[in-house]
Amino acid sequence: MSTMRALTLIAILFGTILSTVPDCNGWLFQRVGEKYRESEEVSLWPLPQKYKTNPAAFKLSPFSFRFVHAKDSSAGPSCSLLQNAFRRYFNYIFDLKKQRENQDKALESELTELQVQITSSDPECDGYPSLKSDESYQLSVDQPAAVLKALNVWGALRGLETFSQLVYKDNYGAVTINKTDVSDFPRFAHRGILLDSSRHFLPLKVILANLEAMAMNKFNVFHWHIVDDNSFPFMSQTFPDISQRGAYHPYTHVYTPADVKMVIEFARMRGIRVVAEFDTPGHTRSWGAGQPGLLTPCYSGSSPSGTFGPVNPILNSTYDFMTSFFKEISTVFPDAYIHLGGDEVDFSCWKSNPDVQKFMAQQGFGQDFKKLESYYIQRLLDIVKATNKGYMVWQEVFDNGVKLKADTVVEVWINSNLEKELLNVTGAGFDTILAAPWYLDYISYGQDWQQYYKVEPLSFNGTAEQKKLVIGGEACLWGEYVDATNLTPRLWPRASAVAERLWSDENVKDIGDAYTRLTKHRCRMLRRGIPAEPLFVGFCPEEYG
Ligand code: CP6
Repeated sequence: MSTMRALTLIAILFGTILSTVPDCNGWLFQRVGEKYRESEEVSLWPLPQKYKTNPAAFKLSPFSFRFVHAKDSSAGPSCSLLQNAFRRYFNYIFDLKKQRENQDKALESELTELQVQITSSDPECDGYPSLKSDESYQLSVDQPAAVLKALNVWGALRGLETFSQLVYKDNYGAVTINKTDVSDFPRFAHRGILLDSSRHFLPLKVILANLEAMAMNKFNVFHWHIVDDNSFPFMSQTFPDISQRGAYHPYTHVYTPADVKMVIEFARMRGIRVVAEFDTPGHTRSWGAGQPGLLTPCYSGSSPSGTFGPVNPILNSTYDFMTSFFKEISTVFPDAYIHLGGDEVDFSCWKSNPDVQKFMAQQGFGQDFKKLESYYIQRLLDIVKATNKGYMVWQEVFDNGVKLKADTVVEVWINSNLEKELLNVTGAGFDTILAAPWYLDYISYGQDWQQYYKVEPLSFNGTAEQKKLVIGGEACLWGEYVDATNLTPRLWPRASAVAERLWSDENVKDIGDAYTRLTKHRCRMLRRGIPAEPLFVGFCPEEYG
């Protein structure tokens, strides 16, 4: 064991001992960033903005405990989103398969209700979450009833997760919660996970399990990198040939319209947006077989080599195709944003093609293929704008000087000159999200969650106005080496580190405290059926069976 690691462990041990001192009212205080005490079993992740707990404890019984709509709530039993969440969290809290009858329950003080109060006149039960959704909530756990207050269902979902994380089993196995006050809201509005279903097909089951894990970590955007060079699993109803010929298998390795609807609804129920990415003009090899003429024929000398490059930007037929394609996409995905990619365009094929060369000369682009790329993207953006969607793009699109709509979100993924890029993008007035420090497909020996945890998204040298434009970040799990067999343990709990960075206060950065809580949070994910990998040596209590 290295000295560093030994010191970390010692720090963790001392941290646990030092953080158990109550104040004189019996309340155990936690100011932001400060150590606080929690029962052995409880761990809040990501840590709420404000949190105050007390040794007074209440028991919960599956026979009496109920989630109810508060009398003055604007939502009621017809709000299926909340009813569904109540059922989910009831099962998590009471872990019914392992539940033993609590003999002492009549003797102890019991908590029998969590009253959920939606305060806005529109609870948004049937709506979709958006970048503007308010996710704040207040939770008070006390007798005679616990109360959860939120403006609408999106905050209520986050509060229900926190409530479920406060529940633990006491030494006798009784389901218990302490008197607690929480006042919470996210630091950043966009907290995403990118999954790549092109390099390997990801079965629906895997996607849904990860949406469930995302909700446990208060993530709110599923960035679905659904197609790429290697396969096109999205079944388009306008262009069925593309998945027919471009998926790994036309029946088994595709997302049907019903599958896509299911992902979107499952995500909505958990307050998660689904932002689909259809990356062009690069990363499109799989589009070619089912849509002849779309890709640029590459030349070897004076004749076509038989291989194809990026989308062909010089043909009107390309733009006709994109118009129909994105018209469909804009109705399939309800989110206000579509991700249009625009990264890593390889110019060699365009360079080799004499027709492209001729077009370049006509347009006066010289040999500057970035101008051709910008020409394509500009026309694509105008097409997508006409569908009334906003768009997200990878940073190259901004770097190449493409004219962007004011509400465009620029995703920064290149780690070199990161701070300069953030300065430039926000300096130009665009919203930006950070992906560069959080490429979770990179793995190494050791606790690499710590390096994700230590990232400070606002450490660049911008003005306060510029910093406001950093609306969040994404943990990216690119799929070259990932499929259904290893996706979930590779993603969790490493993505949890990103979750806390994006949700909690900037002063929450004590790595020893994070280690203690994250270890327990990982055990909770295991209990809930998510095979999250271990942080380090040790065991989860439930391994005793
Ligand atoms: N696929 C696509 C990828 C990557 C990108 N786009 C990628 C590039 C470099 C690294 C990791 C991922 N695999 N479509 C870049 C956004 Cl290090």
